[in-house]
Amino acid sequence: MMKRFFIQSQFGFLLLFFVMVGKLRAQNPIVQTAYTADPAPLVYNNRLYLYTTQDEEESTWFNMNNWRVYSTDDMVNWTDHGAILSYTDFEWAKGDAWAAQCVEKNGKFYLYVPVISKVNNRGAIGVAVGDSPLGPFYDPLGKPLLQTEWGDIDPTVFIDDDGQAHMYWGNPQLKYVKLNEDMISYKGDIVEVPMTAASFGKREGDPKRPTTYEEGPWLYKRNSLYYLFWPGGPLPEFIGYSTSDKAEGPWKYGGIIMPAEGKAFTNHPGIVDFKGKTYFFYHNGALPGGGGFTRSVAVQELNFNPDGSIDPMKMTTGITHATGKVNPYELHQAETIAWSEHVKSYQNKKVGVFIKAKKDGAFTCVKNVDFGAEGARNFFARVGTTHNGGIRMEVRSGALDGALLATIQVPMTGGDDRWTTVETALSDKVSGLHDLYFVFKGKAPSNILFFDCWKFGR
Ligand code: FUB
Repeated sequence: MMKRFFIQSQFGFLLLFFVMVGKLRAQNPIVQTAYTADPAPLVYNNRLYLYTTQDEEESTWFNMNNWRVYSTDDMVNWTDHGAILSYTDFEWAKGDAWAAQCVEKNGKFYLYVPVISKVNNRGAIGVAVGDSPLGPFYDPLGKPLLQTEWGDIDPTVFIDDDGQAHMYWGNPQLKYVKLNEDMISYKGDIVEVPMTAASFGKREGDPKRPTTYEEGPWLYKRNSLYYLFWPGGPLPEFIGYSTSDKAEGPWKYGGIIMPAEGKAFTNHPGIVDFKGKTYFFYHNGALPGGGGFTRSVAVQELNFNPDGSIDPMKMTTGITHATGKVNPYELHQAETIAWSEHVKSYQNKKVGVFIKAKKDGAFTCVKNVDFGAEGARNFFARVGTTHNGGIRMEVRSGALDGALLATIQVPMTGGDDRWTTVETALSDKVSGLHDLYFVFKGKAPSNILFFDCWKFGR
C-alpha cells in the first residue's frame, strides 16, 4: 500500500514536472512563425526590439534575403513587425542578408548589415538609416560603409557614454574601427585585432584560426568593464567571451558561457539590459524542421558573478513570467504571440503583417491578458479564408481546451488581400487575468484561415 502510494505520488510529481516543463518549454524559441537567426536586441522607449536574420523555409544553406524585427514590452508576448529590410534595398548588393545590428543615436536608427557586393563578389558592411526602430530604412551611401580584403561579416556597434561608436566584425579575423559622429563613415585605420590565445582562447591544428574565435561578435559594457561575446569553434559553435577595460581592447579571454548544444552548428550572441535585468539572446535549431539552416532565436537571463565573470549556462526554456499585462480593450495584432503552433507569418500591402493557420487545430497564445474587474462582453477580429464554410476561430481561456469565450465563423473572403471584420458576443462575461488561446478550426487541407487583429469590448 505504502509502496503503491509512493509510486503514485512519484508518478504524480513526474507528471506535474512534465506539465510544468511543457508549459515552460513553450517560451523558447521566442518566434515560431518563421525561422529566425542572429538576434540583435535594442531597447528604445521602454520597449525591446529584436532584429533578426531570416532563414528561408527548407534552406540547405545560409540563403537569407531579409532582416526582420520583433518587439516586446513584457519579454513573453512578441509582436512580429515583419521583414523591414532586404539585401535588395542596397543597390550594390547581390545577396546574403546575414547577421546585423541596429543602434539608435539622436532619434535616428542605424542598421549595420553584412552583404555580398555585386561589384567584386566579396562580403562588405553596409548601413541603412531610419527614423523609427521599424524603419523604413534606406541606404544613405549607395555603396559599402567599408570593405576589406576578406571576412567582412557580422558587424556589432556600441555607442559609449562619451558618444564614441565602436564597431567590431569579421570571420575569422576580428576587426575593429571607430565610427564618426555621423554614424555612416569611420575614422582612422581599420585594426586587425591580435588573435592571441590570451584574448580568445587557444585552438589547436588550424593555422588560419589560432584562437577559438569564429565570428558574430557582440560588444557590451557593464560597470565600466567591456565585454566581447562571440561564437567560438571548432564547429559546432559555443559562445565565449572576453573582457577589457577599454572598448578597443586589449581583450582577455573569459571562458565559455554557452557550450555548443542543439541542432544548429552556429550560434550568435545578442546582449541587452532591459527593465533591471540583462538578457542573453542566441539561436538554435529547436523548432520543428529546425537545423543548421533553419534556426530560431531564443532568450534567457544573463547573470554575472560579483567579479564580473560569467558561468557557463545551458539553453533554457526561456522567460516564463511576463513583466507586464496585455490590455484586451486595445487593438492587438494577431502576430503578437507568446506561443503558437502550425502558424506562419506573412505580410502584404493590404494589412501589413498577419498570420495564417496552416492546419486544423493550429493556435496562438497571448499571455497575461487583463480583462479587469468589469470584464468583457464581446470580441472583434479581422479575419479571412479561401474556404467555403466550416472555418472558425475559437477564443479560449487558460489552455488550448480551456473555457470557450467566443467562436467566430469565418466567411470566405477569397484571398489574403480580402478581409472581413467579425464581431460576436461572449458566451459569458470574462474578467480578471487570463492567457488567451486563439484556436483555428476547419476541415481544409492547408491555410485554414488568415488573421490580422483582435480586440475585446466591454
Ligand atoms: O546567419 C548567417 C551567419 O551564420 C551569420 O552571419 C553568422 O554569425 C552565423 O550565425
